[in-house]
Amino acid sequence: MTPEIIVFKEIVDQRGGLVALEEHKNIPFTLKRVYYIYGTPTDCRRGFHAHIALRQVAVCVKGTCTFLLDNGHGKVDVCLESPDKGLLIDKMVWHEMYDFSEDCILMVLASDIYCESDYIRDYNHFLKAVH
Ligand code: T46
Repeated sequence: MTPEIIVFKEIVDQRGGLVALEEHKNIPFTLKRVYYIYGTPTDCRRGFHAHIALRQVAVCVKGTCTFLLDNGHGKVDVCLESPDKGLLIDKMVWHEMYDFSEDCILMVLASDIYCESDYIRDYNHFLKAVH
């Protein structure tokens, strides 16, 4: 599968950088929730699920981490290492996150509020659903 990376406009001057994220502009959905993941041990792997309807954009605002994306037909690994790049995690894409740097802060923008029933946490169930 081909990952969709969104490159955000950086506004940089002598005071540093600034990136603005806006729904239906550089974020391709209505924004309902933002969460962030930090302090993940470097040998830890998270995720292991797909979402039925949720769409998300992940941004490594500090440090680095890697995503495995799997749409049931192909897989790709994407390293996030810059706060001016967002990775689209579309619905029905199995994803895992790994190789977190010690200082990693992974921010995720989501199209809906938290809902456990939107998660598919069983890989075989996911494969059946996409095929
Ligand atoms: C995703 C990847 C990228 C909440 O209560 N509210 C929330 O908004 C979220 C995201 C999580 N939680 C609770 C649910 C669990 O008890 O926080 C706990 C950890 O969540 P989870 O094990 O799902 O974390 P990850 O890192 O495996 O997955 C998270 C998101 O949950 C998920 O939607 O796509 O990051």
